[in-house]
Amino acid sequence: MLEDTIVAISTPVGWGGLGVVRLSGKRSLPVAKKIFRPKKKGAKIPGRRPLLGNLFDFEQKEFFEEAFLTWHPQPHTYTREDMVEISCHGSPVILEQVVRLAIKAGARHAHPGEFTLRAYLNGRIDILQAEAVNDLIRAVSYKQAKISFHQLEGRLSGQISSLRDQVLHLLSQIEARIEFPEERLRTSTERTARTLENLIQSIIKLIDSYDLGKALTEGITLAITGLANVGKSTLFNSLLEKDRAIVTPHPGTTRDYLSEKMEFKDSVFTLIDMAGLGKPLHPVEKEGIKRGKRLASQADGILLLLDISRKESSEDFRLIDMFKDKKTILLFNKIDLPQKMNTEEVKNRAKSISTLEISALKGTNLGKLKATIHALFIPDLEKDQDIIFHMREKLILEEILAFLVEGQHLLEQGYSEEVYVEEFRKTIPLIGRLTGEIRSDDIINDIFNRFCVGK
Ligand SMILES: Nc1nc2c(ncn2[C@@H]2O[C@H](COP(=O)(O)OP(=O)(O)OP(=O)(O)O)[C@@H](O)[C@H]2O)c(=O)[nH]1
Ligand SMILES: [Mg+2]
Repeated sequence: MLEDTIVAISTPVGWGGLGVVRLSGKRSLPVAKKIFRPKKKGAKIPGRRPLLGNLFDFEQKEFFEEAFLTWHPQPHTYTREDMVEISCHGSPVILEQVVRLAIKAGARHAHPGEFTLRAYLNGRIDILQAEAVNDLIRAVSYKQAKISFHQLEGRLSGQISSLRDQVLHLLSQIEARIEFPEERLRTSTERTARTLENLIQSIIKLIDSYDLGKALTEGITLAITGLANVGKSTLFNSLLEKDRAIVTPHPGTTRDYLSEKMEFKDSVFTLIDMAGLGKPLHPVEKEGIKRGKRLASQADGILLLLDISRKESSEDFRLIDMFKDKKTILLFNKIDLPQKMNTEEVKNRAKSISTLEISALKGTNLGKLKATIHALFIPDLEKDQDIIFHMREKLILEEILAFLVEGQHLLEQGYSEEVYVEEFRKTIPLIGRLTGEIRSDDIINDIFNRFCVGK
C-alpha cells in the first residue's frame, strides 16, 4: 500500500480561484514531470519552491493550463514521503484532468484521509493528532479550531504520554517492592496509593472534559421532562427566548418532540421539549410518551419539572426514581402560584439530585438555572487541561480508569503487590490503543473514513 504513489484534489469540490492537486509517494516527481513543463526551458525543479509552468496532456500532446508546481522532498513533508503540489485554476474540469493524467502516469487515486493516514503510518503523528487534523478542518467554532490546532501540535498526546509515564512509575514502585522486599529504601504502600490517586484524578478530569468537548461541537442534549401540564414547553420557550412550542392550559398539548439549540457561555446545549410522561389521555399521546422516554434515556442530562401548585404524587416520585442515575436537575416550577407541594418531602426523596425553584412563566431563577446547567455539564478546566472530542477516547479512558480503580480497591483491602499490579499492567496496552501506537484496522477505518479525500 505504502509503495503506491497517491493523487487527489485537495481543495473543495466546485469552482474557486485556485485548486490544488497533491501527490504523495516515491513516484510523485516522475509522475508530475510527465504532466508539467517549466516555462523556462530545461529549468530544474527546486525543492520547496513553487515553479511556474504549463500542464501538458501527454496523450493528446497538447498544453491545457498554466500552473505552479512545488516539490516537497521527503522526509520533512506532511506524509514523510516525497510530495508534489500542483496549484492551478480552481476548475473541476482542469483538476480532474490533472488527476486522470497522474493516474495514467502511474499514480493511484487516494482514499479519504490517506495522506494523513500515511503521516500516521510513517510515524510523523499519532492517532490523536490525526483525529485533530480532521477536527480542525471540520471545526464549528473558532474555539474548537484552536483546541484542535494545539492537539495537532501534540498537546493531548503529551498529556497521554505523561499518563503512561505515571503508570510506568507506579509499576516500577510496586515491582521494586516485589523484587526487593527487604530493601529499606523501597517506596511505601502509602506513597504508591498517593501516586495512584493522582493518576486516577487526572484521568477523571480528561474523561469529564468530553462534556465540554461535546458542548463545543454538537452540543449537550438536555431533555425537558415531567408530567403533563407542569410547564415544560413554557420553560423550553423561556430558555430559548422565543415562542417556539405551543403552550395551552390543557394537559397533553405537546405530543411530538421539538429540539432547539441554546447557546450559553461558549457552549451549545440542545434542548428537547416532549410529551408529558404521565398517563396518556389520548392514543397519540401514548406514542409521544414512548418517544419521550427514549429521548430522555439517550439525552446527556434531564431537566425534570414538578408543578408545586399541585400536591406531590406517586407519579412524581416514579419519575424521580426513573432518572436517578442520570445527570438531572429537579425543577420546582410555578413558584409564582400558591404552593401545595411539600417540596421538603420531595427533596428528601430526591437525595443527591440538585434542585431549583423557578417560574418558567415569569422567568424567575432562569439565569440561575442556566448557571446550574453549565456547572453540572461543563467542568471547570485547569488552564492547560486538554479536552477530548471523541467517544473513542472517552471509552478507552474509562476502561483504563476501571482497571486503576479495581487495583486501588485491592491495594486498600491489603492484597499483595502481585495481585494488584496485574490490574495496573492491563492499562499499558490501552494507552497504546489510545495513541494509536498499537495499530488496529477497525480504529484506522473508523477514523480515516471520516476524512475528506485529499487530506
Ligand atoms: N403560573 C404559572 N403558570 C405556568 C408556569 N409554567 C407554565 N405555566 C402554565 O401551565 C400551563 C401548561 O404549560 P405548558 O408549558 O404547556 O406545560 P407542558 O408541560 O408543556 O404541558 P404538556 O405539553 O401538555 O405536557 C400553561 O397554562 C402555562 O401558562 C409558571 O411558572 N407559572
Ligand atoms: Mg408541552
